[in-house]
Amino acid sequence: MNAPLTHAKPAPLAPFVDALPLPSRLIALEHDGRLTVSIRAGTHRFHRDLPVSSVWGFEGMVPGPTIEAERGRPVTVEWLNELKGPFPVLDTVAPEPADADGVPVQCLPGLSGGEPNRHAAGLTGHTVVHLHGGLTPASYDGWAENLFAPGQPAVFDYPMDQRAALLWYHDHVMGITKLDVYAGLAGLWIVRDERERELELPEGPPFEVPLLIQDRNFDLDEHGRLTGQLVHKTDPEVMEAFPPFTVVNGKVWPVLEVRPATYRFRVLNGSNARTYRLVVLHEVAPEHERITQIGTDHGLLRAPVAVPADGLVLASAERADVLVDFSDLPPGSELTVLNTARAPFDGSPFPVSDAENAADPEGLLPYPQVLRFRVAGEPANSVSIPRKLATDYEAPPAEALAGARRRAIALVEREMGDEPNMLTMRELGPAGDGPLVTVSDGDETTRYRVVAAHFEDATTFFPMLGEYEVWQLINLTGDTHPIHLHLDPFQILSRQPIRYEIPEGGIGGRELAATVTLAREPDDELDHAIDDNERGLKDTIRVNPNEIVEIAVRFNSYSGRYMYHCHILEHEDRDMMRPFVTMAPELMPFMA
Ligand SMILES: [Cu+2]
Repeated sequence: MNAPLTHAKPAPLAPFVDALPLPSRLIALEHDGRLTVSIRAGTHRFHRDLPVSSVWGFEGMVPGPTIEAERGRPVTVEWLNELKGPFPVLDTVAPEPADADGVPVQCLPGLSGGEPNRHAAGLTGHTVVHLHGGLTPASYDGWAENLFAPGQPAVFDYPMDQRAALLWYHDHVMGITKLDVYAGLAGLWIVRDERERELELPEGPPFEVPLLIQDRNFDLDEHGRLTGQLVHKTDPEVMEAFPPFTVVNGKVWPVLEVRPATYRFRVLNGSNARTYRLVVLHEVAPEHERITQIGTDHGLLRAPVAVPADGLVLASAERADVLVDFSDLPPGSELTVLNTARAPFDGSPFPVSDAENAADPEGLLPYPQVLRFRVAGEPANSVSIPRKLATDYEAPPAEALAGARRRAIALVEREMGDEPNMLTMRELGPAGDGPLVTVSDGDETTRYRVVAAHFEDATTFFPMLGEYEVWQLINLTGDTHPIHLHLDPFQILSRQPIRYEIPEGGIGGRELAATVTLAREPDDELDHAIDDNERGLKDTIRVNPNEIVEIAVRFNSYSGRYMYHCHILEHEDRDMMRPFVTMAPELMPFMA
C-alpha cells in the first residue's frame, strides 16, 4: 500500500540539513599525468546527527577524489593498497523479510535479528580497481581475479584516448564487489575534451557539480539509536540490499545552495542495486522543463533531450549529464529531487503527478528524498544550450549490421532453496542435444542451447576488433538488469516485448529450456520504449522483464580479456558476469 509522503513514518534523520559535499578534485595535468592514490581505511560522517562511520575509501574518503583528465593525455595511477581490517561493514541476512509490524526489514536500520556474516568480518583488504567507462588496455582494466593484496601497489596506465565523459572508478573484486563498494571504494573520473569546451559548458565549480547517488544503512545501539556503523542487509526474499537512506556525495539527503543560474550536474547512480527515477518538484509541482539532458554514459548526445515525462531513470552505473536552469527563481525558492522507483525495480511506471506520494515501504522506498536545491545569492550568467552537441558518432550503418555477428544471452534467475538465488547469463550457441531455447519472431524460429552459464566456464565470445556485433539480451527474470560491457561503448538498436515459458525444471545448473516469442504478454504494462536519453553512447543498458534488448557494439580499442556483467552488484557477485576476449583479426587464422 502506498503511504503518502506527508503521512509516512518520520525519517530517523532530518532531511536537507547537511550541505552537499563536493568531492576533492585531483586534476591529472597538474601532476603531469602521474597520480598516486592510496586505498585505505578512514572515517566519514554521513549526516550531521550520525556518529562517524568507519569506511574504506580512495584516500580514505567517501567518495574518493574526482580525477579529472584530458582526452589524449595519458594518466598513470599508482594505486597503493594500504587497507587494513577490520572490514567496516556489517553484512547480514535478516531471518525474516518484515518485522512484527509488517514493515520490510530493509526499510529499517539495524540488523533486524540477522547474524553478522563472519566471513565479511574477516576480510582483510584485497581490492582491484576498475575504471568504469574507460577505454583501458586489458592489463589495467581491473580483472576481477587479479587482486591487489594490502601492501601491494599496482601501477595502471589509462591512455585517455576517448571522448569527454563522466566515468567512475571502483573496486571490482570477484564475489565481494558489493561489500567493497558499499564500504566506500568508489570515486568519479571526468574526461574533458575540446568539443565540450567549444560548447562553453560549465566546467568545474561552482556551476558544474557531480552527484554520486548511493543508498546506505546503519546499525542501532542497544537504545535503538543510530550508530554510524555501516550495515549491508538483505533478507530471505530479496537478495539485493536496498538501504533506506539516500546518500549524495557521501551525505544523507543533502541540500545544495544554488545561485539563480544554470548548473551542470554530472549524475551517477553508484548504488549497489537500487534504480532511481528522479523527479524535481518545486513545492509539489514537477518542473522538468528546467532540465535538459546533454550527455549519457560515454558523453555528449548528438542533441539535447528532455528528461522522460515520469522522471530520469538511472540504474546502477548509469550516468546523466544534465543542465538545470534556476535562473528565474527568487532567492529562497526550493526545489526537491525525489525518487519514485520501487525496489527491486522492474520498469513499472509511476506518474510524476503523484511524486509527492512516492513513499512506499513495501516497495522498499520508505523515504523518496534524494536532494534539495535552495536558491540564494546573485544571478549569474545563464548558459545557452547548444542545439547540436556531439558530431563524432552516427547510428551504426545498416550494411554493417546486416552482416554482423549476432550473439544471444539469456538472463536467468535460479531458485536455490535455502541459499540466495543464483543469477546467471546463459550464453546461447547453436542447438545440439539437450534442452532447447527457442526464440520465435513471426515465422522465424532460432534454436539455441546454453554454451556457458558461469563466470568460470570457457570463454565463447571472441569479438574481432573493428567489426560491429549485435548482442541480444533476453530477460527471463522478473527484475530489470543493467547490463554493462567493459571497454568500448555500444548503441541500443531495439527494445522489444517478449513472452516466454520455462517448463518445470527448465532452469538447471547449466541447462536452460525456454520458449521465447517476440510478442507482448497480455498483462504486460511496460511500454518497452527506448528513452531519448538512451540513444547515445552507452556502456550500461537496462533490460526490463519480458523484454529483449539488442545492442550494437564495435570493439575498436584493445585486444584482451574483458568482462560484461549485470551492474547490480549483488547479481554480479553471484554470478551474473562473463568474460569476452577481443581479438586482433590477424590472429584469427592461428586460433584453434
Ligand atoms: Cu542483475
